Amino acid sequence: MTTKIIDFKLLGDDRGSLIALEENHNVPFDVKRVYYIFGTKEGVRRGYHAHKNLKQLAICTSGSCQFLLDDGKIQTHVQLNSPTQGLLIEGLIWREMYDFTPDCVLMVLADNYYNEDDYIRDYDEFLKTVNP
Ligand code: T46
Repeated sequence: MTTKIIDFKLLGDDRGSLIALEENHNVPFDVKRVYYIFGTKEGVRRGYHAHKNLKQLAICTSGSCQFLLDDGKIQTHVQLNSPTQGLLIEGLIWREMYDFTPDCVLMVLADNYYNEDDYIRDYDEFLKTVNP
């Protein structure tokens, strides 16, 4: 499965904490887009898609949420609950996000611009694509 947790170096002092994200250093791709999801209502589940060709790094800068990651054979659940960790998702991975805390801010860095044609939003089509 092409997913991985990346630990960021915490640059803190007695004033508080700071994390720097740098493309092609601790972010392992060229960054073309950043978006963030916040104010997610209780019980909401998002995602329900895979990308044909997109690298993304997801970071909970505040609060927490869960990811279901599915490569068509194995499903794993990952909790993001620290701004010091990023979840790298590359390739054909079905993802769903759930259990958002009210204070959750999920920031995502992506290696390409938004393109609806890159989404597979039908699970059966996803399974046929990964297991031809
Ligand atoms: C992903 C997970 C983690 C845009 O216009 N531009 C954008 O860059 C994005 C990400 C979305 N949109 C539009 C498309 C929809 O009309 O915003 C609306 C909500 O997007 P969506 O329903 O795809 O959101 P999620 O939370 O289901 O999925 C998002 C990303 O789309 C997706 O790439 O991997 O977060």
